[in-house]
Amino acid sequence: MVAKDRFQEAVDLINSSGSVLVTTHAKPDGDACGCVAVLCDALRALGKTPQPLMLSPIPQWYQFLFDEKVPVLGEDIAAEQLKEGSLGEFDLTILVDVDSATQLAKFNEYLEQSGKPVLVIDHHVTADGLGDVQVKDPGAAGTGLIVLELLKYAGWPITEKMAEALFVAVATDTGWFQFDNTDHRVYESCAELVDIGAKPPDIHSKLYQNFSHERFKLMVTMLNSLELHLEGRYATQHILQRDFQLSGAKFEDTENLIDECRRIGTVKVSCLFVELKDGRVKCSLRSRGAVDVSAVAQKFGGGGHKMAAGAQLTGPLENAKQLVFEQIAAQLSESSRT
Ligand SMILES: [Mn+2]
Repeated sequence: MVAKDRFQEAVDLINSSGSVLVTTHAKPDGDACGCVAVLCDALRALGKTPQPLMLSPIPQWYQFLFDEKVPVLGEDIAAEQLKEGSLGEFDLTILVDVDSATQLAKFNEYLEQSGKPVLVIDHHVTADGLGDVQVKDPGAAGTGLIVLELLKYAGWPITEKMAEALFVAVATDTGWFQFDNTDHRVYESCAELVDIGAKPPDIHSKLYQNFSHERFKLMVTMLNSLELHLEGRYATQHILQRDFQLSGAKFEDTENLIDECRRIGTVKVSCLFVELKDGRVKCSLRSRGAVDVSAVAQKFGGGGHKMAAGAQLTGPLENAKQLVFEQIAAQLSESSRT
């Protein structure tokens, strides 16, 4: 849980600010998008001027959380322009669902020279301490839970739209209540959000029955790349640059596709390798608990949680596959001994 003092420091910082830049980690997920949307709504209701900024494009299925197009750093605005104030001058930066410089891409350039206070609201174990005020709770299943608690602590109103966005944050970071981070606090908070007006069936269909044809084609290609190793305990899949070209899908369409192979009963760990434009390979790891995938990701300069983590490796694909395989094999033999 977050200490009351931390919440008060966050409230004080927000109350003393006028214009606020709100951003999150690159490749934003549901928790990231939901929290950015909610914080901007809360700030607006307080009479502040919030400016959301994304560090890479918002996946199409989270776009309903925003009334207006959110600018993307590196696409709609260059880091240089941000530093020069083209998007505005800000009294405060809020980093939500992130406290790791490696996840901030070119935004670091802005942070290093802004000289203005930074508020971090986050639940990741990986922590660089980027904030002047750190509202951190690694025990929270999603940052959405911490944002909800902050709003309640401050007594700031939570609208139906905000409840929906917070529900998206919590539901997606718990794999729609499937991961073992789904605790009492998750259900209790979601019940509160439903009371305010969040509609889980609507949200579920907006998120999961809403594939573009291109994304579905990409998923089919990925499924066909499935390999099982280590007596079926380790599953790998991959997506190459040419698969994006052939399907017409975008990079952000890969989100959550890794979860598909969790349906195979024997699979304890899975890895989705995605070839990047520069030839490096992004690997997303998921575990059912026997293997700590954040430890695997950290070996390659990445990070995350015990059950979900990621890193970027040097290509080509076969190189990345071999390096990750060695780590997983070592961890699985370790866990079968204990
Ligand atoms: Mn999160």
